[in-house]
Amino acid sequence: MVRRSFASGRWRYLHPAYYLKRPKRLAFLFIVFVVATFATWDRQSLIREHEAEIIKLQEELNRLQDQLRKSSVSDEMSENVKFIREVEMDPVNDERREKVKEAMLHAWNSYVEYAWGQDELQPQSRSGVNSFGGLGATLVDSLDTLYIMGLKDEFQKAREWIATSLDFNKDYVASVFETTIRVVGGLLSAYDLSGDKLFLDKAKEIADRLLPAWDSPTGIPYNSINLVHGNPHNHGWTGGESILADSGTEQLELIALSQRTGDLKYQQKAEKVIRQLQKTYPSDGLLPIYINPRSGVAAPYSTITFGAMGDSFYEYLLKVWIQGNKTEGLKHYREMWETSMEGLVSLIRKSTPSSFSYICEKTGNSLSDKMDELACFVPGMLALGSSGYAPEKAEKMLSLSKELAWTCYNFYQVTQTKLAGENYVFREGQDMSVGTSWNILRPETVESLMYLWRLTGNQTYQEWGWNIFLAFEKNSRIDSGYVGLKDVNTGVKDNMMQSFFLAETLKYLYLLFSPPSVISLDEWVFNTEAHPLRIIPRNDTVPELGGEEEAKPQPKVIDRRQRQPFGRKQGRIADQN
Ligand code: DMJ
Repeated sequence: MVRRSFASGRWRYLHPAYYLKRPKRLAFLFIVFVVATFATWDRQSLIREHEAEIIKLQEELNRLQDQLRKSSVSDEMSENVKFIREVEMDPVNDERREKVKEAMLHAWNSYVEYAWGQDELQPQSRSGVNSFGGLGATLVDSLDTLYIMGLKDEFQKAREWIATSLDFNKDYVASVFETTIRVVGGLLSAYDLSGDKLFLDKAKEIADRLLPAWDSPTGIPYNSINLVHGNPHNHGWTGGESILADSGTEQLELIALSQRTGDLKYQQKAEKVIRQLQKTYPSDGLLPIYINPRSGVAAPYSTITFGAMGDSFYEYLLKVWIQGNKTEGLKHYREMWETSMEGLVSLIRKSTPSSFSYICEKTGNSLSDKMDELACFVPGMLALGSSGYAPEKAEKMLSLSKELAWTCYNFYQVTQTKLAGENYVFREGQDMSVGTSWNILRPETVESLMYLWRLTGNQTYQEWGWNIFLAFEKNSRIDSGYVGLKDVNTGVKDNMMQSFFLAETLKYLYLLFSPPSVISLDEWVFNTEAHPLRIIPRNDTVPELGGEEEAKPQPKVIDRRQRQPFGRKQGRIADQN
């Protein structure tokens, strides 16, 4: 067997002697070693550099995320960016919205200067008047408008007055309806927008003073009450009857109050009224304006109208259903509303020669060809409620809404000042003529235009609203605020800046020129004084009428949106101006 020596075998390359005899190979080996060492070192330092870079990027990312969180942008960013883009793309609306905001500032500053803390400003005499018992009606009515328009300092100043000076202990006979829609509604809306509990506490305080008004044999409220002594009663001029609108327009506010405080007593009172009326609801859904609070029966001799004293009863049937997320437990509201809309259709007539649709009033079996400007909330209500119908019916109702909006716009266009009178009569061959000639800065037509623009996207409604705004600017603006007109044809001015001008007229105009995401109709419902209340899933068990026992307060389940009063899409509008 031949044994191979180590020097001649393949292991010879590992023997130092092999290289000592061959210096070139030694040098080559050395070079290979150096290059390999450098390559390895270089790769490791590259990895180290990358790692350092990744850490740096990570830190930068954390910092940016933090910044986003701190400026509350995280959740709302896409919303706001979308809003700002829309605004940037529409300079006309942008400019119009600013003009309306400036009008609000003029009205507000005049109130601050001449009537601070009082109910309303009398601009001509530059003084205040306590037309609602000294509850700061204009101030409270303006809170949400200021907030929505981003007038933060003004909002804060108003908030301070409420904290230090709003006193409900007034020996004053208040209107339950007016106090609820303006004061309770205004405070609740300010709470929903700002999350400031002061407003909720104050809303509860005044509601507690109003609550005995519902202690009638049927639960239908008496319409007046002394804020200190209670003693609810009805006005002498109604013959002791309760007024339909005054009795059926507190549901949104009292339900909202119950849902936010967890105390169901408020909504129980308000909802019992509707259950009571439901018992004898007529097949056409049209109720006369006077109802007996002891028997619950409507006075057949009294008028049926979608104008003064009837109007917002119908509005609230629809809106309570919307407020509570249109759930099964609330379907009687929607059903009653739909029944009433059939009744409404039966009151529609067309003028000659121009075929303006209008809503008649009805007493007994006879129709009268008269329509209040107050009834111009109807087009907005129909547009809002139309989507709850099957498609064909929805189309019909929307089209009626458009026809009525055209009529209401013409209430403005047919006068010398281009401002509408209080009501109109329709005579054969003469279309519309002004009946009562004053204009007190009412909002109903611009309210409907806002709904129609939002729900149809048709910019014509914005144009109409702008024309109405210009007419207010031309005829109603004076150095010390805004006044109504005694006569819409002569333009003679009155001496009152109604609080609803700031609560409603200017707010609806502002929203008419804002993107629909600002106080979205999917998330908010407006009370009849234009105070937006957040739509929340209801949590309650209201006893059926008939059982006199009150429902026990349910443990309050706090919805996510309730817990985050500043949450997404809520009142952030202020920051966007
Ligand atoms: C407001 O107080 C409310 O809109 C109410 O429903 C009707 N009257 C005024 C505005 O016109």
